[in-house]
Amino acid sequence: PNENLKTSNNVRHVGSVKTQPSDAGYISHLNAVILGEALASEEIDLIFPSDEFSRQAHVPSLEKYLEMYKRSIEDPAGFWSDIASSEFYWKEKWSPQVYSENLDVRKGDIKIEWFKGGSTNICYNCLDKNVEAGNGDKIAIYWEGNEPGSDGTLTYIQLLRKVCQLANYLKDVGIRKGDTVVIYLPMLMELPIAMLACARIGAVHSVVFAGFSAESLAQRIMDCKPKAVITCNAVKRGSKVIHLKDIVDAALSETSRNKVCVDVCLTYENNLAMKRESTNWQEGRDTWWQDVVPTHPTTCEVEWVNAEDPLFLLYTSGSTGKPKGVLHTTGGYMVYTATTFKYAFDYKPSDVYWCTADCGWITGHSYVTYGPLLNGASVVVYEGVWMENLLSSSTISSLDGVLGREITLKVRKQMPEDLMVVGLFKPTFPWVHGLIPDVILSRIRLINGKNIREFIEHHNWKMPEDLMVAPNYPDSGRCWDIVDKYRVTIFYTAPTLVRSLMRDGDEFVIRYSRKSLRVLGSVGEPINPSAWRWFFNVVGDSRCPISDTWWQTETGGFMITPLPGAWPLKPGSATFPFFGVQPVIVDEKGVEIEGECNGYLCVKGSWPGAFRTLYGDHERYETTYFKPFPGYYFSGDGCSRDKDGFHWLTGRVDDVINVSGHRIGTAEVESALVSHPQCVEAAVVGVEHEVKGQGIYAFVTLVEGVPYSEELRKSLILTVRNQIGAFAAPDKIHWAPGLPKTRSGKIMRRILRKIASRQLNELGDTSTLADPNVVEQLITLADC
Ligand code: 6R9
Repeated sequence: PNENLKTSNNVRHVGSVKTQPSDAGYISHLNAVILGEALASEEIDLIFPSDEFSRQAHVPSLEKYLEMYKRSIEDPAGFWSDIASSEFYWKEKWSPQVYSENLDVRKGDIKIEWFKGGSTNICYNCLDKNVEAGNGDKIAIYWEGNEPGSDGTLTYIQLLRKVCQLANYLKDVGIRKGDTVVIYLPMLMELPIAMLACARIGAVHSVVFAGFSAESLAQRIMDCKPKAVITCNAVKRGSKVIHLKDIVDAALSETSRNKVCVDVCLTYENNLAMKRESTNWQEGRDTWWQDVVPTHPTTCEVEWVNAEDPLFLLYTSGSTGKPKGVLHTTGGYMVYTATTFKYAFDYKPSDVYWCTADCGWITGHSYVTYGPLLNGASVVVYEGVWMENLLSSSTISSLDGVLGREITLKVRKQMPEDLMVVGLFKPTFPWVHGLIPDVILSRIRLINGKNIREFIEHHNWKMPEDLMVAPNYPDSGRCWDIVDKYRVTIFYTAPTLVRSLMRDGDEFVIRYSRKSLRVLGSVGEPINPSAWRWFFNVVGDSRCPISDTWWQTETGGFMITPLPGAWPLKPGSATFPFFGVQPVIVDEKGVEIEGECNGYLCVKGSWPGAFRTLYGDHERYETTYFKPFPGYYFSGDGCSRDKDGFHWLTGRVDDVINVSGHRIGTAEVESALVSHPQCVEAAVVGVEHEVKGQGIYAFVTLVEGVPYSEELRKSLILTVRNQIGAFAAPDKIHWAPGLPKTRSGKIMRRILRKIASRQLNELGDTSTLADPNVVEQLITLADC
């Protein structure tokens, strides 16, 4: 089955590394990998790119990587200025120097500048430059709607024209260089269009994910005080219509109470969801996009901006309640996103690229919009996962039972058998009122043992959809349907989606060809080796390398990532640093540790894509990122490096558990749990423990249909004991039909820690949860 990629059975020799302390730690380290005499013979999990793949790759070998990496570290100015001058258009070159930096709080204010004095425009480089190069008729965006069959395309020239029209409109209503524009849109083509239009005129965009509440939107608007908000009237999520404009209205009345007034609210009529007549309107402030934008000219002069002028603000959550406005500037971000995209995905002009992220997150900024378009790529923009998670209320007539008992669910429709709920649920769950989230449905069996999914399909009822993340509308094969439809070659997604689809079963995958795929990508959290293997073997037919890209909103682009043709992969490892990035692992005292080690992940020196400040709060920027370990940028993540120099992210360091003096990454325990055949997802937190200091508390989601039992509990614990050691055995297993996640799919451990320590009155802000019901469900299940 594995023609192109050789697995461990026929590996090439790789040197096992002896530590060689040196200033340029990585270089000597990687040299040792190449030159290494010893073999990593016990390594069973090395996956090599095929010679065929490597031969055609931008970076075909570890040697070539090393040569380029070496130069990027020894001569960053030369390395990056070569790329910046040869692959981008600059109205004026930077001067006098390529970059200047101070990352050491002891030496003064933190400052990072790249290509300062140069003037350019990222929209020009994304669009005009590609059109001028003769690629005007190439598809820039394939748009795929939530509803199969609703789709559209824009070529580079068409996209340019639309961007110019909007840019002209924005100028008309008084938006100038340096003004901020908030964009609150779902994944319509208008979202990247709006970002690019702002960039074209030098305005600073701040995209707010369209799943955020009015309150969160208001908080962000109050912080960045935009001149305009761009939104749409409504969006369909399954059969439900969400009135986005109402949310914006509520946010804007909240901000004007606080004396922050927004004069312009440009509203796109998303008539697939709702007609304009039913939209609330404030004359003078609100304007329909369709009424004004298309009447504007299709060409628009570019506003040339300084490389260090701000491009966008993106709010991200920190440890306090107040979101942080991460600020990225133009030149460095442009060079960095384009270059990382090209190398980490081994991008070629013939590729069709699909990233499942929403533009409301950094991944959607850097790797749906800017990185790919700067490379002239054809990008699939997918409207997203709008869940149909409710069973039509008319179908359920009665529900008998109490907590802790089996519950019988009677359905009004004619049916041959009754349904039986297997599990322990609190009768106040929303499904008592006729709403059954899928996670609960997965525990419901027909009395005769048939799965309710089959039953519902058989009776042609509306299929309830998963609560989270994975595109499963109309079914769990949707991703692969889209891959086949557009012949996607590069598919970039998140572990949570992988795990969710893995749970739904291989049959949804193998029914599609997926032959076009050549590179897969993962981002957002550590990917468990078992999910990695499923992604690799089932989705990629053991043929496509996986780029597990570690990076952050703050870093702008990939930091630690495979270059798929250059070196072997280890499932679950983000591998090696990108060009120009010097990752450093430090201990509690901030002392750099070399060789095989485990500690806090920092970065030495700056890179072009680094964020320059937190908007309006440079002090918080310094305190959060540069003071914990003076001299370095502190990522907030834990990381270990193995004997071959591979990096393994262990999760946020606040997730590190110290059990009887053993430092255990939550991700390690989670990986062990998830390797259990009946466990699909796990989240581990530390709880206070009288004897051990901290105990391990594990939330586990089981394979669909598997009941939780004492026997299973024991076998989960045994799995961890066997894989990591007795010290890592969880003290408590908490069955979790669903886990609390943010809308971008990250597990909210803060809440899990409160549940684990039974501090139920201190759950804090749960407004950013994708599904707040999950929390109540977990509390109910705490003692079973
Ligand atoms: C791009 C993005 C950043 C945090 C980061 C880390 C986690 C992201 C990861 C990963 C392990 C990867 N993270 N990618 N952990 N392996 N490949 O997600 O940005 O939303 O700011 O989150 O996500 O913990 O610190 P952001």
